[in-house]
Amino acid sequence: MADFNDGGMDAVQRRLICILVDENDRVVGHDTKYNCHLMEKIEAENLLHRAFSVFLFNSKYELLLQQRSKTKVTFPLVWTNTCCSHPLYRESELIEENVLGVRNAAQRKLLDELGIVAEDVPVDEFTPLGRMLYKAPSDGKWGEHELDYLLFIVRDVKLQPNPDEVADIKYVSREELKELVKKADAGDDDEAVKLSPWFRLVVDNFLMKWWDHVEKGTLAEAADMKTIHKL
Ligand code: DMA
Ligand code: MN
Repeated sequence: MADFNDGGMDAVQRRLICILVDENDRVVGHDTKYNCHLMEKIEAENLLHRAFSVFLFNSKYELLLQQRSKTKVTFPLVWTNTCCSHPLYRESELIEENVLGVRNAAQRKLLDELGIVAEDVPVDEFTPLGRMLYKAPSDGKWGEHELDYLLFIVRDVKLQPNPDEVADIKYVSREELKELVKKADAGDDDEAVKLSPWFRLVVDNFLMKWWDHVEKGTLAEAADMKTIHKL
C-alpha cells in the first residue's frame, strides 16, 4: 500500500531495484529505488547507483527537452534533457558489454515517458559519450547520488508523452537553450524556469562541444567511456 506521507514514492517505486556501484562503476549490490533516493540513506551508507541521461536530437539538430511532471518525487516541474532513469537490477539491464544494459533501459524509458516506440530508437543508435558522478539533493528528504551514463541519439521520432512522467516537452536550438539557461539563472520568483542539476552539469561541462559533433555526424569521436567525471 502506498504511504501517503512519503511524497508519492509508492509501492511500485519500492519494488524497482536499482544497481549499486562504487566510484569506478563496479557493481557492488542493489537496493530499492526508494532507498537509493533517500538523502539520509545516501549519506549514511554512501549509496551510489547507476543511471542514464538521454539526449535526443531531431534531424534539424534540435535537442528534445522535457519538463518533469509535478508528481515526480524528485525534481518535479524542472526542465531537463530528453529522458533520465535507472537501469534496473535485472539481466537485460546489467549487461556491460557495449553499454547494452544501459541502452536497453534507455529504450524502455523512452517508451514509458515519451511514448517513443523501440523501432524509432534502436539500441545500436545510442552513442554513449561519457559517465559522470554527482550528488544533488532535491528537497529535504529526497535526492540523487548517481553514476550517470550520457547517451546521445539523433533521430526523428513520434512522441506521445505520458502525463504521469512528463508535464511538457519542447525542442530547442542551441540559441534557445542558452536563453533558457539565462532565464533559469535570472529567475528568483515562483514562475521562473528551473533546470535539473544533472542537466545543468552537462550543459556547463560538455553539451556545446558535443553538439558540434551531433551536427558534424562525428559523435563517436567525442566519446570517452574510460573517464568517470566527478562533478
Ligand atoms: C533519474 O531520473 C536519473 C537521472 C539521471 C536523474 P528520474 O528521476 O526521471 O527517474 P525515473 O523516471 O525512473 O523516476
Ligand atoms: Mn537516481
